[in-house]
Amino acid sequence: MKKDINASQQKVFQWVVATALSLFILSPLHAQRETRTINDSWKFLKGECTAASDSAFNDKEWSDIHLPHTWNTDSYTEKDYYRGTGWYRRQITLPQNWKEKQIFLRLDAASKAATIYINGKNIGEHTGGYTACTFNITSFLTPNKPNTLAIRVDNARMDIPPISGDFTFFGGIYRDVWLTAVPAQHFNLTNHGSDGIFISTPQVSEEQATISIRGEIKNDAPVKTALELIHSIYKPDGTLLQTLKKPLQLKPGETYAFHNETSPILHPQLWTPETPNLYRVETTLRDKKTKAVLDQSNHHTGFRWFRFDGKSGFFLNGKPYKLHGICRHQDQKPIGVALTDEMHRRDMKLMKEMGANFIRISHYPQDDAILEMCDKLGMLAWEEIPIIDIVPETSGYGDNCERNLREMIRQHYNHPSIITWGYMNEILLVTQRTYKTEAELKPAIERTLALAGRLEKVLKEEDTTRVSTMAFHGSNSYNQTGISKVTDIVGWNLYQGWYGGDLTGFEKFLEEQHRDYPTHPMIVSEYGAGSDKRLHSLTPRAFDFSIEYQQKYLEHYLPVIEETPYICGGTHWNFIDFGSALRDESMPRINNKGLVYADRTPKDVYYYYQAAWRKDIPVLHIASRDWTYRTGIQKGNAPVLLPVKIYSNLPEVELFIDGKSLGKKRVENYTVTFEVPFSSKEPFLFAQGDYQMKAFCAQENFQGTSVQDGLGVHFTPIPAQLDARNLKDMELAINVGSKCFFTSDESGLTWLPDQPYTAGSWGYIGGKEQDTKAEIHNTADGPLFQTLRNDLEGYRFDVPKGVYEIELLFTDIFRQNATAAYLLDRNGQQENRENAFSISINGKVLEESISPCKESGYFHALRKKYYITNEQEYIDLRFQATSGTCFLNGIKLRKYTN
Ligand code: GCB
Ligand code: CA
Repeated sequence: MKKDINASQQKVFQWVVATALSLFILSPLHAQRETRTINDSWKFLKGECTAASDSAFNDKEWSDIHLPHTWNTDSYTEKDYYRGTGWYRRQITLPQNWKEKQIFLRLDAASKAATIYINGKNIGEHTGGYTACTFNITSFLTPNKPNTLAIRVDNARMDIPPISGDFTFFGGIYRDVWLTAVPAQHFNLTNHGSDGIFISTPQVSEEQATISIRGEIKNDAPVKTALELIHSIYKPDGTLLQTLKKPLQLKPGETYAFHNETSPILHPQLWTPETPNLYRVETTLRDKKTKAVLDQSNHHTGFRWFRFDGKSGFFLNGKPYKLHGICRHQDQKPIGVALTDEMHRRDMKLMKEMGANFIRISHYPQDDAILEMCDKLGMLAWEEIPIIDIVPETSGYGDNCERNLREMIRQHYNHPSIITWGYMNEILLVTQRTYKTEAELKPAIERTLALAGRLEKVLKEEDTTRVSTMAFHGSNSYNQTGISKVTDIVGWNLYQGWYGGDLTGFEKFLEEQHRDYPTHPMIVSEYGAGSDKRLHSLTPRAFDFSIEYQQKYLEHYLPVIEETPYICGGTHWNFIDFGSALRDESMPRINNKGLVYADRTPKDVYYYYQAAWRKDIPVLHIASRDWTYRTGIQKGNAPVLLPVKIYSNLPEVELFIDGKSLGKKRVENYTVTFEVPFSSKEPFLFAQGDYQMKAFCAQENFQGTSVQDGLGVHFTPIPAQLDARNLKDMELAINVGSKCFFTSDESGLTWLPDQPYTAGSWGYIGGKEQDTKAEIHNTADGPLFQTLRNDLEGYRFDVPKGVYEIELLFTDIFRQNATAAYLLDRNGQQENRENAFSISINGKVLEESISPCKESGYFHALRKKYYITNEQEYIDLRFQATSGTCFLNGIKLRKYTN
């Protein structure tokens, strides 16, 4: 309904609008803080170029880039990725209204060290690739003309952590760069890269809470000024709750420290991962007379308290609370670490949707976008600095560690999500490998203890509201050396059933630790197994990189963590498949222990966690999206039975194939597996489960009573008995020496697991399985060549007469290669020898003496095709060593003529 406005009403209305407008226009917007990114229009040169600091330098030939940027996308292809210097240049022209302002330059991250020049003058250096730095650049700038900003970045420095570790040390300015302008009176913006305001909750309970706000105000003007400092606290719904006002007098050049506390806030809305209630703290600096706003900062805070207990685990707001965590690295193949904020936020949403309530921000401080999302989505956090594997003697290293620790704490202090700070990861791992004798080891341990002690002191100086932590590898040496006594809580990175031992070694280790150190609060700070979508197994085993072993491993670990009361929680290693240039394995340059692939597509195992952790929605996922190209050996016309797994949090699930029900089965450990008869070429799987609404009451709008999932699969049967009819159009490809199916993502062909020869069928004769984790060159199908059958006598196919194409795959893996540092407890089984062998086929010589390492080199793929006319009812290959051993890595048979 529209009413006419009478004249007087109209007048009032006009006045209100005019006043509002004039307030908007006249309010001295430019008097406040202005902040903007300068990510565009940069010039970049990979390499050293000291002349580039000069403003007259001509950078025309350099590349045009924008930030975020890294020069290390090479690390996804080269082990020896570029470690050195890179230069960035850009012009800055200041807006007119910045003339009287104090101007600050902030680099959110430049790895590892940055030296900054303005108009040819060195304005300072920052050491540390994962924390921000801020400089007051006012006195270096000239108004009304372009100023030259040149930044030299270096990712080769060995006096800055990390110096060792299983991840790529990407170089570049890979986060935002900001310019900020403030009036002469402002908060201290050069406090270790923080914005100079520190908020905590000194008192907090269900009944009442208070907020403390600390900070510094600077008067950069040559005159004294009268100011007002105002803190306004807003409730999560945005309503104003409290205002504190303080008049101040600042002398010219004075820095004034304040520390204020609110009056009690009654019945605060607590912050938890399930209810991430955030209160807003707005801190304003005003001119006392004109009331003009000079500077303002906005932060969120949350009311929560917590406790880690050696006997009964973690407590949030007084209640037992299991930490359902993951660790997160920050890169994304192929773009490296130059991620946009929305990419970081996407990761946080994916983790939250999975049901996680805790993140170990590993192994270094990450983008502010991550911390913001921890607060807003509700995710408790552990953040750490990257001191990994060993403490070097390098001078300056300890100082850089200390500085990075202070920076991390000050920059992220205000985030209520953070509960613990960490500063060392597996610090004795490489230490013990490097220093073999007692005499060498002793000073290294002393150095490590001294640095730990120093950092612990700094941590407590900086923050008394959180606890300190470290992550250890599964060795008692941390207890024996006293390192485990330094921090408040301890994290164990445990890989029993992966790098060595068996799965049950995991719970045994935890039990022993708890028995010997019952007061140590413990987190399982890492556990994980690698997986490669191309590899699948019906008999998964450690280090085969099959999707199925990763599932098996996690299905063992998670219930132990969940059901052991003294374990505070776990942080799965790692959320993503991340870049680690030194790594070989099935996907060189990638550590593939992720729950999501590098492009963030969830692996099936993501849904195992979701089923276990989400209580508010029904979860039902056919865990075969990673395995939709299925093959199996078919006897006659009988359907082939293949397992199909489902992850669900429902009590029971029914599965259908092509509309036929296979019945209902009970779900245990969020898992149920059906033996499914496959016969059609493109079967459709359909799963369904019933649930009761009240079980998922948190999701009010969830109306259904049953939930479904469907999946189309491709199925190629492989006849057990080969005859002329079924051999037509078939490529019989076998992954010799392996129990895994391997599907090449280049050709789409699936190579079958190997089998011993039986009459009427096909398979190997004699020999034993052997494998390597080393990279295989010359191929994208590495895993196929990493497994072989050694000392093999023969390979036989019972097939009819005709012309065949036969292809043999070889890679000589019998050369000692260095064992990478991350291979805990694993010794290379290789030895040096020259291998050559003869091959005959149906009694005729095929190769007199073939030496794969001579033909293509050790660890290089060699493929050889032959056409043969088979006059028998079989093809029988025989191998005979002429030197060393004989082996075969793969074999493929194709009938050429009808
Ligand atoms: C660890 C390290 C981590 C590695 C991980 C692995 O214990 O802390 O940096 O990436 O193991 O995958 O081996
Ligand atoms: Ca093989």
